Amino acid sequence: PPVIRREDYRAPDWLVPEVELAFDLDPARTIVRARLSVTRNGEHDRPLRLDGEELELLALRVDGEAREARFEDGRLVVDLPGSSAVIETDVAIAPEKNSQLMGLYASGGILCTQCEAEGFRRITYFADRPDVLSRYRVRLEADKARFPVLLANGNPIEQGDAADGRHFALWEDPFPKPCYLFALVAGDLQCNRDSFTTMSGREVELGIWVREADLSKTALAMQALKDSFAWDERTYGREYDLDRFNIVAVSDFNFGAMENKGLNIFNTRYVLADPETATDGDIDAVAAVVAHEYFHNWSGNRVTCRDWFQLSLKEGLTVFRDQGFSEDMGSAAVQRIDQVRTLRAAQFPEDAGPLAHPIRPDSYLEIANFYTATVYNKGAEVIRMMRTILGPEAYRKGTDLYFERHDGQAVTCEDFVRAMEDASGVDLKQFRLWYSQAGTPTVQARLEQDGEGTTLHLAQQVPPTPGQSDKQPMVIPLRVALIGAESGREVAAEQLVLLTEGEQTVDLGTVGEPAFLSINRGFSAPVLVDAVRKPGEIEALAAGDSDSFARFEAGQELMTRDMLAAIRNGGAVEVEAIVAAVGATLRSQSLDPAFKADAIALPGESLLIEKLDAADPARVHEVREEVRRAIGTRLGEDLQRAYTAASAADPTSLSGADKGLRRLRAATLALIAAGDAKLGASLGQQQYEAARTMTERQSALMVLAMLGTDASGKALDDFFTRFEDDPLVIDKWFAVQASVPDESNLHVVEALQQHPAFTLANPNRLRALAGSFAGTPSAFHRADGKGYDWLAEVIVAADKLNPQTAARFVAPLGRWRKIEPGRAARMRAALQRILAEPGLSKDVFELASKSLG
Ligand code: BAL
Ligand code: ZN
Repeated sequence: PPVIRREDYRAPDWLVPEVELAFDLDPARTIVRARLSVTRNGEHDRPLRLDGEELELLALRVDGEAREARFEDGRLVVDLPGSSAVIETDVAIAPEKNSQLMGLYASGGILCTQCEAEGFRRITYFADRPDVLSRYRVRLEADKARFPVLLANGNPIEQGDAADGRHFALWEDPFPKPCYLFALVAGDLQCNRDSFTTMSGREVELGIWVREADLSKTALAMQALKDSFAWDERTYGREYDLDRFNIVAVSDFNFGAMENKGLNIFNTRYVLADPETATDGDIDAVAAVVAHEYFHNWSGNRVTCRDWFQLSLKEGLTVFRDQGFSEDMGSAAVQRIDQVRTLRAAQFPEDAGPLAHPIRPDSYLEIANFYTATVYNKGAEVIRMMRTILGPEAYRKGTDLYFERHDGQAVTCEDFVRAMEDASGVDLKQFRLWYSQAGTPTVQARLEQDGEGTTLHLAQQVPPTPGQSDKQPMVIPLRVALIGAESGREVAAEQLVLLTEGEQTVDLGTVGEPAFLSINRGFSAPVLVDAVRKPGEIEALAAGDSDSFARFEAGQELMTRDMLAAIRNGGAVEVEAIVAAVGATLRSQSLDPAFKADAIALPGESLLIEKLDAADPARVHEVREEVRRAIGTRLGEDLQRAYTAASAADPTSLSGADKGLRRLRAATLALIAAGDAKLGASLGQQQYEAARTMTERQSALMVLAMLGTDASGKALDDFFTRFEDDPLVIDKWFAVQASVPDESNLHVVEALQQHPAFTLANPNRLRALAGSFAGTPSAFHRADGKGYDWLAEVIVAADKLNPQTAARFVAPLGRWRKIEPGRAARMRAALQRILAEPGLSKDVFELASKSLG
């Protein structure tokens, strides 16, 4: 497949200001009639070229005259003599055969679309690129009994009955948009209706459309939607623009959700939630995704991307905006820890491996492969750093300028940075390296104190990544403070240090006592910090850093240090410091429960593997389990006391305090079980049986499944029977069992694959099984390599149905560089077998070939 390069960008030859579409909807055979007004863009004599994929062309007319179709490289080529023309095409497509879930497809009897990035070409011939913006008028016609609801982007204009029991609806979207934001839905849906009055006094009709049985699970999403409208007005001054805002939930979806103009289409997973069937984490994710998609209306839709290399322009910014929303709606400190956890688990390994790419990539084979943690989450960190450097007021001026200057345009990351510079007067020349250089920088830090004062020595290294061997120093904003070793107070107040050189020293003045270094507070930069620590320093920071993120971080550093030492030297773990830190956290009267839950959680096995050169995953598991056992046995009483106190959470409340208690309850139960299997099983069983919320039920089930007793089999059976009719909960049933960290768990996973409720065709179900298994190192990395073989087979089988989702499972096999040679060879062999498969999609081909390196 050809490589697409950012440097090859050329403005479109032809623009398409107006589009009229008429759909004769039928799951087996849908007819799409398109009428495009096209205009020549600039002085040239090139023909119009339209993308199309799996379309049956029935007719082509140019200015009303039938034309013979001509194709070049799969595109429809139309020679046009003048500067404008009207192109009409009639095509047929088969939605029910569309297993890729790109374009128009059927999900549980609903017809729906997914066009980002390049799905629109599977609906009709079009200039399928984000810098071609058009006004759309869309007529939908379908059988009235099967598809009583007909939705598209924008505002409804007309509706009525048609012949043969059919009916129609006409929709018009006044805002020019790229075709990736096109959407339609037809189905038997019920609506949760509400409204929002915008800051200028316009009333917007809100609708969340779902299957009738799911209507009762839409209240939380509706509240989140109204909160999002209000938050974006308050925080960014952004008002909604259409009269309608609709959300539709479908079960089969490649993404989490999609921000189509005025008609967001969601994976049910991010709409449907109530405390009985969704965990607190699921409920928070619903709110975050509702907010994310809504915020795209400005950051993505009103101002869109010039080309797909600019994806982070809208995704990094929109993730940063949804993070701000979640911070304001809940506890900012706990949110920040979660954000960093996600970044470390998903993005750091990407940045350190064969698939590393800058947030603005330079080339791709398949753009679907670049909806990555780097583009999204590191992209958000880059926006956050700009806000930190500029300050909140200048940042807001920058976004105001950006939205005003580029409203209605398709622009680049460079345009965003320039707006920030112009609004603030701050030169961001060197900062732009964050857009072009891949790899997670390491910052080395050493504090030097003598009679003269206190000096912070900093150095940075940006590691080589594929295609980028030499790196320049980046701008790294570090929030730094000093904590007195004796007083425990902040003896040097927090300041922002901008590390811009390879090596740099910072004078922190004189402090009256020996001091400890609190650095990268709030995770002000997405870097690895390697600080020279004094004896007792990290323990002291874990016990009392005044920045809660830095405090959490110190605890993680301490746990990581002692576990890595044991993994490397092969001996027993030195657990004293860890046990003392966890004990102090559990007993603290001042820390809130959610923070405690985060602080007592050990860094995961994947994170430890990333820090090693040739990791033996079995050894990593053994050491981590040894520490969990030590905590469980040595702190049994503290854990039980905390567990009992946390059991007082009000099950009907979704307040931050009650969610925090449930989080702590889950964390303590898992550690109790690690120390005393019998007690863990009995508490787990009691908790399962008495559970009033999914949060309680799922955490109990996970503990029971890990213990693998008779009680666990009973609970799993009960769980299945109880929730048989709820696909999202059955996903949990698969995920819990596929997450058991045991070398022998492959057998369970293989059996689950044969279960009647399993299907490769549903992305959520596939993620629940394959994603959970591949994300559990001690099960996935079996010494005999059978875990890799299983995953490779799943990828090959899933690729035949849905390349985009299949490709998502390649990355775990690409981590072989971090694994000991025996397993690494088996991981490579699995990748090679994938590549040997005939007819592989370019999605999987690109990631598997890059992963072999
Ligand atoms: N634009 C794809 C889905 C999302 O990021 O919102
Ligand atoms: Zn997005």
